[in-house]
Amino acid sequence: MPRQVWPDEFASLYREKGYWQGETFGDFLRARAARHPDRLAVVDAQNRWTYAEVLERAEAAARGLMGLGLQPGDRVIVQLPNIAGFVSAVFGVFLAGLIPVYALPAHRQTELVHFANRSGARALMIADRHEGFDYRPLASAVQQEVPGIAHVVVIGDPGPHLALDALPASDAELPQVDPSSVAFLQISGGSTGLSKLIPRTHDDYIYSFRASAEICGLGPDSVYMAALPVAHNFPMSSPGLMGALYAGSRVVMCPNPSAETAFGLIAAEGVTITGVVPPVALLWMQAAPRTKHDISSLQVLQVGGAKFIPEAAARVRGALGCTLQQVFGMAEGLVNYTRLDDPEEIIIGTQGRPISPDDEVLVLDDEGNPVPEGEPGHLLTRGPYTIRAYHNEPSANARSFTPDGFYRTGDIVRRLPGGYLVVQGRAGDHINRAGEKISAEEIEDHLLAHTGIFDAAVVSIPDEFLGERSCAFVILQPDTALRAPEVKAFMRGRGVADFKVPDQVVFVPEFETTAVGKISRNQLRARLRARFLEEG
Ligand code: J2J
Repeated sequence: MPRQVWPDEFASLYREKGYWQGETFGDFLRARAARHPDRLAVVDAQNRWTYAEVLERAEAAARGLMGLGLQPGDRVIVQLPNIAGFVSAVFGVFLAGLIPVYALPAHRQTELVHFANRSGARALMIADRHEGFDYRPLASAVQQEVPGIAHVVVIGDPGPHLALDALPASDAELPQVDPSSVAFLQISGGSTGLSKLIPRTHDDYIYSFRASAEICGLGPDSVYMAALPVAHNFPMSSPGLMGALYAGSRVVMCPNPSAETAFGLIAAEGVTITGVVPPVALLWMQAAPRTKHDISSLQVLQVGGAKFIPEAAARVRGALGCTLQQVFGMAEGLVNYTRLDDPEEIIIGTQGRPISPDDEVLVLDDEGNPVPEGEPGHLLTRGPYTIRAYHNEPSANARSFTPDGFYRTGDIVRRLPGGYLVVQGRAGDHINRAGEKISAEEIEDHLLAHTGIFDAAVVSIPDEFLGERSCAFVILQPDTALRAPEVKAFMRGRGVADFKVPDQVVFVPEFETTAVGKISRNQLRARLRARFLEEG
């Protein structure tokens, strides 16, 4: 596993300024468990664990994983839902010096196999079932396709696999872990092709959530609810469950973000802060006037992952009785927050400003020249918690990073006085469907695997509820009869996350591109989108 390397002068600067403190995930959990062992750390429907219990369970998990013969630096795909066991299992992985690769519960065989191949993972960790889905047969299928996955470890009933809490423990010492080494691999939203893997170090990631916890005012009395799938960077680290544990707060695991489930937990646990994507915020605002639950403990609702329109943002306080915090972040690094005491117009009208004084932000025109303040342009960034490269992706790295190490985010933003950013749109071609990023190219490649499909172009269409929905324009082969439900069923059969199945399929005889000569795939998608919107 290569180390994530910032050039020396940057690494020294980030250490000098105290951003990187030479602490690992294992170090901070041990420190919290020593300082306040009996304080509640994580709660779900079945479990209420103190900091001491989480550490004890994590150490047991680490010994079990080492007992399987896994070696420091080995990768472990972690596909777990929002359960307390996520925390103890992942810290177990860290304590054993192993590297989690975070997959979403929605991911299926195609995605898991890709993560396994890209990361060279040696194990897969799952829950037995969640929300009606059995993960064990899926894991078997992945293991069959990728023999390098030597072990499937299950939280709950293991079926044909191994139970995490029954692994024979190694009696070896837990390894020393280097804080500047890669701690885990996060999944990128990915604008082109398949998801890339994002290497984050202990030093850089701990800085991002330590500083986030401070910005969000977390302390021992705070109760953070993880409402989005915790494998996402937002509920993981902005400030997320990691920031909450760092600050000694309590983490409540919410199994799904429906208003009924979430409001019930807010009332029962006295939740003070949580984070959601815009469609969930809309649902909650709609449900709040009729709920039987007392949600008055909620002080801060964070909204991010996709653009929250000002009209909706302006309604949050009235509907939910709490402060809105807009969060504009990315798993590659840079995270922006509106501050809790910002004036109302900033909170409603912007997506916040960066965490760090040393987050460098450029807003450039198409030629790479800075645009005047307030004008839209491409957002590029580098800083103490933004990666300099994806894992094993030489050609994507050449496109996504400038030679001097800036990450091209693909977002079009305006920068206002004070460094506040307003997200205007996006240069790349992914679909931001309720915060889930879908690569048009990836879906097109799946559709082209159908023998009846001659060509396909997938575009985002504005959607009142989802923000954007996906629409596949399909040209059939001659003499082929296919209907939309069949195309969708075909996509489901490809073993991909359900959110990637096109919301809409439109059959067209041709793309009408001959009249304008050869155009790029991006231009084609733009034309199809424009024509669709014109024709209503
Ligand atoms: C508009 N677009 C946004 C926002 C993200 C915190 C919060 C979110 C993410 C996340 C994250 C947006 N308004 N408020 O990692 O730590 C779009 C942008 C961005 C992309 C990144 C975090 N917040 N976006 O969403 O890696 O296009 O991270 O580049 O999933 O989401 O997606 P992702």
